[in-house]
Amino acid sequence: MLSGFSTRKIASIIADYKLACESREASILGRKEVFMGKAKFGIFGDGKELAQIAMAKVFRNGDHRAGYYRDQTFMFAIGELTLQQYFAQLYSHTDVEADPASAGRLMNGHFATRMIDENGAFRNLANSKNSSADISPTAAQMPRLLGLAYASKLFRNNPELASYKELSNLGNEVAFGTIGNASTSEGMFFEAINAAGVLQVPMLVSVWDDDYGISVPKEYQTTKGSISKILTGFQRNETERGFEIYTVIGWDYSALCKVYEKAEKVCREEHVPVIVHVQEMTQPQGHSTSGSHERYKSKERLAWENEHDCIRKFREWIIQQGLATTEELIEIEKEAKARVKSTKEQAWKSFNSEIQTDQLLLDQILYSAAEDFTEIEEIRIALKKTINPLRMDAMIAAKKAIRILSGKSHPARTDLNEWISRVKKENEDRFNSHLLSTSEWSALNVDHIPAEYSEKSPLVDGREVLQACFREALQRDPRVLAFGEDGGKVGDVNQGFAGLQAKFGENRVTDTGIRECTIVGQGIGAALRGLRPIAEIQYLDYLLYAIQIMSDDLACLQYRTRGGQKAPVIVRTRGHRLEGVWHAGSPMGMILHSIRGMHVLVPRDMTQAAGFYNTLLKSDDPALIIECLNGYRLKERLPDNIGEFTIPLGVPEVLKEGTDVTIVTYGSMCRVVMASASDLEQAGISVEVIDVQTLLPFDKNHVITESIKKTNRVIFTDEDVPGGATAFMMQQVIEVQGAFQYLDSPPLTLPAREHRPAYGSDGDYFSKPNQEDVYDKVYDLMCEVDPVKFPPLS
Ligand SMILES: Cc1ncc(C[n+]2csc(CCOP(=O)(O)OP(=O)(O)O)c2C)c(N)n1
Ligand SMILES: [Mg+2]
Repeated sequence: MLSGFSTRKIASIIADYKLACESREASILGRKEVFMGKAKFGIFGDGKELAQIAMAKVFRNGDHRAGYYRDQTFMFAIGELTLQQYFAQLYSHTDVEADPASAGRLMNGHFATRMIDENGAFRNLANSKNSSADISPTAAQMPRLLGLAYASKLFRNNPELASYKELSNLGNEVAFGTIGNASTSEGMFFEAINAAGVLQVPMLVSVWDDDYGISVPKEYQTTKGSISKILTGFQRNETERGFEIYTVIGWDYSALCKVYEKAEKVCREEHVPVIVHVQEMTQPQGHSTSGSHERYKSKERLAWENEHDCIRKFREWIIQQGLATTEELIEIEKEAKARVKSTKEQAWKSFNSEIQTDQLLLDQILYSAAEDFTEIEEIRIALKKTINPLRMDAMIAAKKAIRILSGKSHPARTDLNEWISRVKKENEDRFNSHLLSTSEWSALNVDHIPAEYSEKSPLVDGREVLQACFREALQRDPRVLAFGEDGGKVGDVNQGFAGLQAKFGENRVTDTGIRECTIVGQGIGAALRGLRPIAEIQYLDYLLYAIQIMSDDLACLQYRTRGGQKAPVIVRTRGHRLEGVWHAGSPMGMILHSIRGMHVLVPRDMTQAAGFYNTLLKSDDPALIIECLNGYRLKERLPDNIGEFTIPLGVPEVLKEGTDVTIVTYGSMCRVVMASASDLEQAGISVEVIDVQTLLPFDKNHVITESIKKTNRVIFTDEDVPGGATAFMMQQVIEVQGAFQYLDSPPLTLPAREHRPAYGSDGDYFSKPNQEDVYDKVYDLMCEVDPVKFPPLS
């Protein structure tokens, strides 16, 4: 063989060329579809094809990807994306078969494989090529990537996990990450890189470097303009562990193949994290359909990009090596074009035909009323004339028509109403399902197993209740692990895990660096791979560092994949009430509003917390649990069935019965309110105290409204800012539960002050609702009701 390549090798190179051409054509036609108005937005992988083909060659069964929107060629190459699926996502086809990544929920270029089946059970991940679900925030794939890699370390090092063969082949899996050069400017990137170096996990990060982040060139993004240059301090050497770092040119096919072979070997075999900096990449069509790069790239740069286009260079190389003739390549290019075009048309047809079915039915209904109502005929004609109509166009037309028919007895009215309610229901499922788990392991299905006590049940510190609960959980299930700052050796700052690292080892209970965002990411990745992480954030006030990743990645995972992936992470933290500006925060409103898709649990003591941990560990929803920071040393009785009892979610507890006013609260405020309630009892006011226990889900059975039916008055109190979680609770009770009709006085809230709580006991007393505040609020309310019986206090 003249070229020195075997026939098989040549065939594989030519197949790669064909794939590169098809992927490029998909980008080109994808962009056109957006400009034709058939898709809303487009972002494509052109200019990044070759490196992805090389990376795909070393991506094996069991491996996982966490990447970003440029990776279409990689997904094609590993066989986890077809051209038709690619276009289906561009059109936002809501069928899960058509777009398995997201069922039309994610914009194009956001990839994912279906890692759980339709019942919510894990598929055989060890036997398949896996991609975690992409998100748009730049660098936000990095925390999850760390966790995906960390799981390999656990599967390799913990022999108890060896039997989970469907999850891992003894930890030999690599987590492949991809990120754009400009996105490496984000803090999350550096945090994840540092953590991977510390943990020594098999994480192979490729940086696709095209010198730009939209219009902003590398000099504005990266010190010295080169990410590999500035990461050299992370490079391992003979005496120090660290990263292996490679640089390679994005248009050099054979160099790319060699580098990825080396990179993967080191990463997989030695569990050493690797960075591959792929330079000199291009963006032939610019960043996205939102703008054109001619606006910010110089003529010289554009000419350079044209000349260094990776497919062009690949073509030159193939010819130069004598692997194919120009004519043969032209033929391949033609075939690629034709195939992409016809597949695109098929995808469009399939997307459109479903929409048309509904629309045709609507057209018939409107037609049946058209003779009697000219406006309805106009609506019908307008809909018929709409170019590329969507589901919303039909719904808008139907809603307009029903207004015209309202109050009229026309047979079309019934048909139209039926059409509207059926289509509404179907669209509800298409666009609004799967915020939470729909599997049999949904946390909402876990039965209540009451805590059992006997004469032997000892009175212990609250922290010991938790410790006993965690010990049982670790004993019961080798997939359970806990990590966080000071979470290992000392067993967390309040000693909930005290002694458990010594008992179960570092693979189960371990310290991490101070890096809240990647602690949660570590949890997300590990949970995606079937483990049961408890990711600890030291204090609630520091959850802000992680709230973005919880919101953008964890909370919306099931939703954005339409139930294709799950990550049942338990994020554990403590807060509400202790000392000062950063150790007493209770920003519950902020949390509730940013992490829908997770459960938010606010146990009033450690026994309730333990019951919730037991519930969550039986379920597959992600959750945040906030323990009371001032409760670890309070005495509680240790239940005899500490490892078994469970507390249902969304079920408030009536802590004290009463008849005059209902007070709704949670967490540390329960004790404050209970103390006030007994003071008020002496003044002749009977208060019913309700602990909501879980803010999400909230009072599923309307226990609070039942109480209001009796008292006709309600006060919501907590330690959040005014209009925070008290407003949320009020909306739930007054609007959702409809309690307004049972009220004889306006509903009230008693939150903390707007500023963060000041330091010291006085700071706490005058910043947060205290026993006297609660007393006054209730008393004033009763004074208004009956000033004779309850004369004004002042
Ligand atoms: C947190 C966040 N900020 C801004 C954006 C908007 N945005 C999308 S892509 C992008 C540039 C990314 O450039 P780079 O990482 O180099 O990737 P490339 O698109 O060049 O492949 C920006 C700023 C975003 N998606 N997320
Ligand atoms: Mg870039």
